[in-house]
Amino acid sequence: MITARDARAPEGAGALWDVERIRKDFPALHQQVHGKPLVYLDNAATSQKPQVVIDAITAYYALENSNVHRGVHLLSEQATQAYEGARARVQRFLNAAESREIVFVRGTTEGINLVAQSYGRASVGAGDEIVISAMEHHSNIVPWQMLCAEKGAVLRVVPIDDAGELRLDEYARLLTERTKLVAVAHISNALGTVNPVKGLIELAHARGVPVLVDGAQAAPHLRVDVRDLDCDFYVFSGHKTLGPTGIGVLYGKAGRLERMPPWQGGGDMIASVTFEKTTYNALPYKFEAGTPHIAGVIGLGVALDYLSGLGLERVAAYEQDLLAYGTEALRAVPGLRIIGTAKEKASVLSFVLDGVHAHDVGTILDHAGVAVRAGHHCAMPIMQRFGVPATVRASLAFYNTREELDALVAALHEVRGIFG
Ligand code: 7TS
Repeated sequence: MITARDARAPEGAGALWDVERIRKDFPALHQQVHGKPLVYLDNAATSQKPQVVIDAITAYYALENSNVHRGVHLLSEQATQAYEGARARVQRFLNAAESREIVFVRGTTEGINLVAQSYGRASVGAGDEIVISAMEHHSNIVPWQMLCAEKGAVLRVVPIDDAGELRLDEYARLLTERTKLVAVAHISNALGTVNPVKGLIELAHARGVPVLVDGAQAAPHLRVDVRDLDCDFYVFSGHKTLGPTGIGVLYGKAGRLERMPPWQGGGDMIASVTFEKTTYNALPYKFEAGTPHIAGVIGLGVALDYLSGLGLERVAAYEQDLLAYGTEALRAVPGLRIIGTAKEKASVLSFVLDGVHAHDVGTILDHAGVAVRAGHHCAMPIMQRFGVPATVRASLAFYNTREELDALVAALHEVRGIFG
């Protein structure tokens, strides 16, 4: 049986992009829904899981289940090794300088809330400003609104143009001596726009402003190098990067994390406790109160190694080809308008169909076996910006195929047939 410690990416995941071979690693892809082969195009919501990840989680619970950082017994030592080994895998995945810069959280949402509640509450005051963009997911809007409401600070929003690209002139204008943080998506979940985050960070740093990058949609699709980006914080979710739900990563530069107060109090985050005074643990444990999601962390480590084993550059190249193919094919559907036409895009095809509500489109596609998301994608301000109540979103992964995109387009022609 494969164990949580030795699960690795499959060998030679290869010289050529053998999508059929890769698909074999993902059991969920090989099923029928409504009597049709599943075409899974909802990867921006969550990715499917390769067998190595499922095996690693099963092996942990079957053989090694134990709490971490506290047992003197063998199982606890093994669990601790697997847990900390996964932290080292995440460090490699992001090219972080040190493993103590990797904090395990529940997901992107929790990572952003941690920064808002820790860095934000300690450093943001009345009249200060937080800069976000018009294309953020709600989880990179609401935590900052909550902070601003508490502190009397102001949220500033960088607008986007009709293609769904950031207005860089406006961005530069919004950075002032009052700006305390920039928080921006690497890739938009609703439009697919890839933001020029390296340039955004450079400009912010030139004004002494730290930057948080929401990498929820980027980590599964392109190589992320936090040292090259020079971001202060980077967050992503395990479940979108082939790993389990309930686990995610906050990367923070060690110096910044050191200066931040803890967020949640409890076990593991302390060095010593008396009723008079508690001293806090070192990084990253200061931010990991309570028994963590051990199986999730182990599964995430294996998932990231699998992804790295495929080669993120090759994943990105394959997905770009799919995106171009899908974009062309969708343009041939009468009355279809793509929302989000940025020059730099990744893996998202968001669209509306004249005269048909997105939810109706989604339901008909589902009956054809095609899984997409229909709605506001937790980015209601983007829907308002484009004047639509909702879009249909097909979001791609490296295990999707051109044939699956053909199935999507065929089903859309059916929708056209029904609604005229
Ligand atoms: N930020 C972005 C850019 C996202 O796309 C998402 C999830 C989140 C943050 C929140 O991640 P979580 O794992 O903490 O929930 N996006 C989506 C989506 O597009 N459809 O379902 C979830």
